[in-house]
Amino acid sequence: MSDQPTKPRLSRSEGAKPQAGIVHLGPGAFFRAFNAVYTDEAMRAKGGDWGIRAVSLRSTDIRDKLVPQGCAYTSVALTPEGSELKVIEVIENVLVAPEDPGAVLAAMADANIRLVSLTITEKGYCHNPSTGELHLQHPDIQHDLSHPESPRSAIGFLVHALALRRAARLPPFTVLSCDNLPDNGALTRRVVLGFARAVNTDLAEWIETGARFPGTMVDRITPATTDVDIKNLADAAGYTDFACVNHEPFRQWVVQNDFVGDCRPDWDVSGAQFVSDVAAFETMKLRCLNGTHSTLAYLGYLAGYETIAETVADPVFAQLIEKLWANEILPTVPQPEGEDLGAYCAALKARYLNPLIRHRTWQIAMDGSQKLPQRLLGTVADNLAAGRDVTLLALAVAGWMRYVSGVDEKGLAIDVRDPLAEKLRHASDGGTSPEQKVDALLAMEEVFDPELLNDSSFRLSLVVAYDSLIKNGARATVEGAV
Ligand code: CS2
Repeated sequence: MSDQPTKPRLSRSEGAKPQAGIVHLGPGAFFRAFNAVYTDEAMRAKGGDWGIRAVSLRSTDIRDKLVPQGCAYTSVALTPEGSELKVIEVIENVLVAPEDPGAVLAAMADANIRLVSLTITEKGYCHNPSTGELHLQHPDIQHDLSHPESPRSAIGFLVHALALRRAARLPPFTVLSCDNLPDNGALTRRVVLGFARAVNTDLAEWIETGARFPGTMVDRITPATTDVDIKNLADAAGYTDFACVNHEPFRQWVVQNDFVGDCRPDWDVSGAQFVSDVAAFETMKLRCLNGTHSTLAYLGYLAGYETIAETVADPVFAQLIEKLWANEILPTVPQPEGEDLGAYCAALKARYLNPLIRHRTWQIAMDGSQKLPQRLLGTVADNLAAGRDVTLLALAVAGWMRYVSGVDEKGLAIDVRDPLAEKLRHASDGGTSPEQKVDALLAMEEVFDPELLNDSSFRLSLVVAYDSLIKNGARATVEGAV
């Protein structure tokens, strides 16, 4: 960083740090804009020992930014009318798992920890995206089964820490998934139990009986922090904060009220909704928001747009998402209690248009193989089953297929980040015609349910869209489609 801000570094205010009641795996930007903010507000309003010990499963980056600031950082809500800054002090410490996995297990097995929350992204669950089952042959899972004292995956840490708690006669903790996966609580439970059964069936039964895995719907648009964000904050606030996070003002958290011993922070003081079933909220959010986000990410990137706001400012892309919602997404979404689905989508469009949120199409395009099933393919399957049209959804999926070829419309390389990137590229390169490319990608069982693979009308829509993306480019194809 050549242009480092010269203002003094942010430091923690005087007073004791909160005692940790939560271990959080995955302290990325979303966690800092969301979980930590809700928890900070709940503790300021109601007290309690819900400080957060954050654990980075891979890099030292966030620890190196947060710890020298006493784990304080700024959450910045951006609106065209001005920004709102809040210093968050709920993080007690940050551990880096590969440096000392034993310390992470010990933290999770501590009697005062009652909750382990997760923002580890879709691929962190080591599951098969098209089926939602644990991928037992995943290299990290194989490693963690044979190295209980030094896991690598979140799933390995959860199960081995639960085993330590069982041995110490402590109750299990609640595991709170905050990732954008369908039925994220049940999915987490399934992969944890799948791993536990491979370790010891008694342990698996103990977890099944005593642990809780509430489902959640989480929502706040939060781009990765950039050097420009750090500099802007330094100019506005007079201090340097390397761990700051920019996000939209909107937030929504719907949580299934099912915690071990009914023990949880008072997140409702900052607006979290506790409900008995989150499924309808989750489907609404994954299909309406994340489905169109991914659509805009692939097609917008191919059309040369850097951010979501720039993409939606182009009227043909705005029309694309409006038509998608009206004709192909909303007919598949159940009615969540208290939501007006039409107003929800109108508000989404306004959120996307916020020009201060520089959410890169490239960032959202990451890990498509893990995102497509819950964002777009379930919607496709429901429409096909009901005999409805899927033309625009097929265009979105074809956009992904075109993107993972790794070459853009100007012939330049695309930096495709995906755990299956090589396999995707190989499949794409194996064919020459749009038909062959579509067929090779459709045959990837990790992504596509075999029923979709065998649906001839979906396949045809994909081929037509892919062909047009090659011949006419993304923007003209979207224009033609709307
Ligand atoms: C985005 C999400 O990066 C992505 O894939 O679609 O992170 C999105 O911004 C959040 O789910 C919004 O709540």
